[in-house]
Amino acid sequence: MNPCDSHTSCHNRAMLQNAFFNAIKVKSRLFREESGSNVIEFALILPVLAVMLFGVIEMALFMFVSSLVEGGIREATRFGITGQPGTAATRAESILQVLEDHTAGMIDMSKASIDMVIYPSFDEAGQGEKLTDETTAASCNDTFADGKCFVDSNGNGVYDGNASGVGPGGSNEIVLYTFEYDWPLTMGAAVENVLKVLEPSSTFFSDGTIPIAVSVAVRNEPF
Ligand SMILES: [Ca+2]
Repeated sequence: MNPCDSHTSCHNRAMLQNAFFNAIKVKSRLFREESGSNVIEFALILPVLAVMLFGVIEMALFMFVSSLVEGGIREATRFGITGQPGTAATRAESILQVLEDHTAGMIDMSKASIDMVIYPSFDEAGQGEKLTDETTAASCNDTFADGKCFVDSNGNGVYDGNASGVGPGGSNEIVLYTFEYDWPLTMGAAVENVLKVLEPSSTFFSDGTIPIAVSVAVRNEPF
């Protein structure tokens, strides 16, 4: 039997169909408009999210490198106190080699600074004016007096402090190792600016780098 035999039932069915298709049209239009505004909102927030995400990755990387450096310095000084010559030309170079081997290539050693300064006691380690690596008057770029090349902070022309020399030290001597490196931010300026917004007064970040500084004082073994 044809369902449209009765005029009324066919009319009702047509109305229902129209209402159904209209509802779908309205719904799809609404959906399109909603998804359009979602896209705009996402586009607006994406740069912020991206910088935050990279900031988190950057800080994680920095912490990873910091812990590598701390571990590397520990291994290097452990090697240093034994007095072993190592495979490099000098003991100091062998100690640096140990540090480089333990930092997984994350540190550009040519830009890192590592000082080894010999002191008579742990109390005096790190006290006084900064001794530099040069050992002769001719090679000294700072002030040279009493057989030492140093940074004359108070400008009196003499060395103030008790450091007895530079280098990995001899038997039983106390050596202060100071490592400094400016870790370059991968995202550079963008991350730096975001971090500065979070901590405006901080001088922690400068020129797209974060400083890593580690100091360790050890007493050499009787070798
Ligand atoms: Ca001085």
